[in-house]
Amino acid sequence: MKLVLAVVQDQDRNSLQDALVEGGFHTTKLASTGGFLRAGNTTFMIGTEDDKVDDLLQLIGHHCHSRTQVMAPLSSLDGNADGYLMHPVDVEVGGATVFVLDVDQFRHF
Ligand code: 2BA
Repeated sequence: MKLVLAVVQDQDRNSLQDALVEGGFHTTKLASTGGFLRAGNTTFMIGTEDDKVDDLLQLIGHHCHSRTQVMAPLSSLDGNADGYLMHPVDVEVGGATVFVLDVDQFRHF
């Protein structure tokens, strides 16, 4: 068995969730925050059999799209601009960041 963790953009959350349910995958959805942009994203936790992982990855890839987000300038409270981002910067995000982990045990009580 594998545990798949998929970090996706919030815009893709609903269509992916619908597709996962329709595909018979059991999922848990977590509200998460990207460390770099500090913007909300969504992490899906999906436990599945080894032979279904390829289908799952295909489904995630199909529903998650890459987009450009603007990283806003950061302001310095003390007026010292050294090291601060002074202009908006385009950052390419996604489609999805996916981790596939081996599961040692799965118990469902
Ligand atoms: P964020 O950390 O907010 O990152 C958003 C996007 O910013 C990233 O898109 C990447 O293009 C860029 N970025 C991230 N860290 C950077 C850095 N140190 N320097 C320059 N650019 C950087 P993605 O790579 O598609 O990642 C989307 C989201 O997936 C991330 O949001 C984070 O929540 C998660 N993620 C990505 N890689 C991860 C990893 N190795 N471990 C855990 N979470 C990860």
